[in-house]
Amino acid sequence: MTNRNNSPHTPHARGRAPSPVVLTIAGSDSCAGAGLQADLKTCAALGVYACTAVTAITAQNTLGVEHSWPVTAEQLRAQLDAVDVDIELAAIKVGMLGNEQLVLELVDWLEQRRAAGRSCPVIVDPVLVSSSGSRLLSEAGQQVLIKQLLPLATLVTPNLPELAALLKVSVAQTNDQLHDQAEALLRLGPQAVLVKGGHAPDTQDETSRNLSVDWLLSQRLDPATGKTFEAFERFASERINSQNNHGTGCTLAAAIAACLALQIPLGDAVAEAKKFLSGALFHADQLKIGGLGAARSETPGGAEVQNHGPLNHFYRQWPSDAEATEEPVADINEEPSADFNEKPSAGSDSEPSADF
Ligand code: PXL
Repeated sequence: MTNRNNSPHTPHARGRAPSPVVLTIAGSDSCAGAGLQADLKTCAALGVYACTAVTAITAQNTLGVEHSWPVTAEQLRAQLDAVDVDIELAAIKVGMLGNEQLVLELVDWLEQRRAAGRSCPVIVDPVLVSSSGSRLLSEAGQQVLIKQLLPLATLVTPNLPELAALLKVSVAQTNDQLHDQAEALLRLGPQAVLVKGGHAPDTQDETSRNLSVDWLLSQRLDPATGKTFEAFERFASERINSQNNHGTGCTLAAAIAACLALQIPLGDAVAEAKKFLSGALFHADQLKIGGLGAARSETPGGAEVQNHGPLNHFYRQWPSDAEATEEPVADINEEPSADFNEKPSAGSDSEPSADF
């Protein structure tokens, strides 16, 4: 049996006692590629239990968001409190917030938890606009996120356009500009900033050609001197060009939250999460979800509308077709064979390496 992931950080290797729980606060995506549904699948795939607080119901498919209805602040608060009075949270992941009232409610709740000495890592994915161009946070909500939510974040995970939008500057074209913008965001109060370079032009950096490069800027404590210093770390993985890329941002942030819930240190958590995302993207085309609408609708110019299907979050758990045909037929009247209790192989040698 091949073991795909030999990391000492995988949950199964850790023999942990109580189940760590992630709370995801996000919008519901009816086609289950992004939002709450992506977060739930990501945490489940990584062996971490996830609870949810829904911020908005969206009606969408692999072609884009058709409608979005935010919940009320009262409805959000009731969900947060119901979970929080009963379930110990190991990490909180924040995605789509929709409007100002919901950001304010979340800020108030997080501050109350913190005042009660019950804080845990908070990962904020600043969801502003969907990839199909629909606005997922109002302008007023964006201002509250910047001023009040970012200072409560352990980590904020913008892509290059989101980073520029939060700072009201133009999108970084060079690594120096990216570094300066990450520093400017860090000064707004989060403990760390992960800039996702998936949108970077290939010309940005010769050494990053055909790679997806993310940068983590964080304050670190030097145990020798007791002083803090700023660390700027590069995380590169093979650039995977799949059209089935809906929900990549949600998936990365949720995977980081799951790893932090497992008490993996931040830098290792980012590396693990990026490796998981690469695998889920690499295997995404095995899932054939959506496309009926794209076949029916053409743009006025005659060009086909592109649909963006979900990632394959369970690529480690779901066997490929070839493996599935090898499944043994168990006869309950017979003695179980020696390997009866073996779990299906989680292994595949085809997962792209995260190390370059
Ligand atoms: O990928 C950002 C995102 C987050 N949350 C919800 C979404 C989307 C993009 O469509 O629908 C609910």
